[in-house]
Amino acid sequence: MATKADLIVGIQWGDEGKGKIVDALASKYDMVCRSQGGHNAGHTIWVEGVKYALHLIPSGVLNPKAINVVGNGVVLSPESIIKEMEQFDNLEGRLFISDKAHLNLSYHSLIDQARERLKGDKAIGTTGKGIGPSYADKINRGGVRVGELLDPERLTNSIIEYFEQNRAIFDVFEIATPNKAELLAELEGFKSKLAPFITDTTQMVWKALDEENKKVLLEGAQGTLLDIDHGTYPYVTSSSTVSAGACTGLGINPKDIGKVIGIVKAYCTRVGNGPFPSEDFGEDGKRLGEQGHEFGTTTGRARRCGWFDAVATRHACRLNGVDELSLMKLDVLDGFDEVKLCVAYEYNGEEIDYMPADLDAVKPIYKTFKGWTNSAGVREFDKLPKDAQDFVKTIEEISKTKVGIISTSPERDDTIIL
Ligand code: 2SA
Ligand code: MG
Repeated sequence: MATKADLIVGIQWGDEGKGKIVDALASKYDMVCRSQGGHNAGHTIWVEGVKYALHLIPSGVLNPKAINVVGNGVVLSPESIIKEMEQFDNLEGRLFISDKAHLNLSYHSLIDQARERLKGDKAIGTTGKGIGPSYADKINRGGVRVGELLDPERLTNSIIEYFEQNRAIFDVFEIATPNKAELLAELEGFKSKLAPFITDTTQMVWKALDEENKKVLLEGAQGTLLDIDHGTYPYVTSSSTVSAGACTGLGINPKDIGKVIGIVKAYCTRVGNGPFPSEDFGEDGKRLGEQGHEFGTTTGRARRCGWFDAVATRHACRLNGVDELSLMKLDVLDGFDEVKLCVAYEYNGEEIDYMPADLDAVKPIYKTFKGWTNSAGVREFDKLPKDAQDFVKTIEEISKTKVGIISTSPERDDTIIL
C-alpha cells in the first residue's frame, strides 16, 4: 500500500525555526529529503551538547536509521557538502545525492557577488552563495549536473568551453577562466568524495513510497515569501520554496504529498532587501532582534524584524495547502507592553485582506494585544497568558489555518501540542 510524504515548509522569509521541528520529527521518519535551494539554507542543530551546522545535508542525518536524500531540484556546492559531511561518520548508505541536481560551483558564487556589486542599491541582498547563477545556468540549459562529476575530464572541458563562450560576461565580472589542470584536480577530488553518494534519487523515493511503505519527510528550505514565483519578486531566492516545489525537486507527483506543516515565527524577520509590510524600524523591531537572537545562520547578517503578518500567512497557507501551522518562538514576545498583529493591509486607500503583487505599496493594519510575560517554557496551551492565547486564536482565524504546535523556547520539550 503506497504511503504519502509529509512536508515542512517555511511560511515567511526563511528562518522560521524549521530546524527545531524537522529535528524533532526526523526521528519519526525513515527518509528525509531536500528538494530545492542550496547551501543558502542553514540549520544549526544541537544534539547532546554537540552543535551541527547543516546547509545541504537533510536534518534526518542526526537519526542513524534515516535515509537522507538531496533531490534533483537542489543546487549542490560540492565544496559545501563535503565540508558538512566531515561532521559525521558512516554516511554511506544513509546519504544519497541526485545525479540530476545541478552543480553550484565556485564561479557561480563569484558571479552572484559580482552581480550584487554591480546592482548597487538595487542589490537583492543574496547570501552570495551562487544560488541564482547556478539556477540561471540550469534554466538556460548551460548548467552542469552532479552526474557529470563521474567523468571529471569531460566536465573540465565543458566548463572551460562555457567560460570561452561567455568570456565577454566574465570579463565584465572580472572572473578569470579557471586553470584547466587545477580545475581537473578539483573535480577529481569532488568525484572521489561524492561518487559513492550519487544516484537516481527519484527511483529511491518512488520505491520508498510505492513499495516499502516508508515514512518520508520533505524538508523545505527558505520560505514561501522567497519563492521565485509567489514571493516578493525580485527580492526572492531562485527556487520554488512552496510545497509544489517538492514535486519537481524530487520527481514525485502532487498526489504523493500528504500532510503539509507550515512553519511560522510569532513575529517576522527577513534578511536581505525587499518589501516587509509589518517591519518595525523602532525600539520594538530592535528588541525583537535582540530577544530573538536574529542573525543569519548562513551569513551572520542581522535580520530585519517586525510583527506577525496574518495576511501574508493566509496567502502562504493557501499556496502551500498547509494542514496546520507550527508557531515558533512565541517566548520572544514576552515582556512587550503591546504586541501587534498585522490583520489587513491598506492599499490604494482601501482595506484589503489579500497579498497584492506589489507589496511595497501596502501599509499594515494592526490589531494590538496587551503585552504578556511568562510564556517561555510553557507546555500547555491553557497555561499561556490569556492575551497570548487570544493572539494565537486570532492567527488561526485570519490565516484560516489551525495551529498544531507552539514552541516556547529552543528546547525540544518546551513545545505545546494542540
Ligand atoms: P539567495 O542567496 O540568492 O538565495 O538570496 C536571495 C534572497 O533570499 C534570502 N535568503 C534567505 N533568507 C533567510 N534565510 C535563508 N536561509 C536560512 C538560514 C535557512 C532557511 O537560516 O540561513 O531558513 O532555510 C535564506 N537564503 C536565502 C536572501 O537573504 C535574499 O534576500
Ligand atoms: Mg535558518
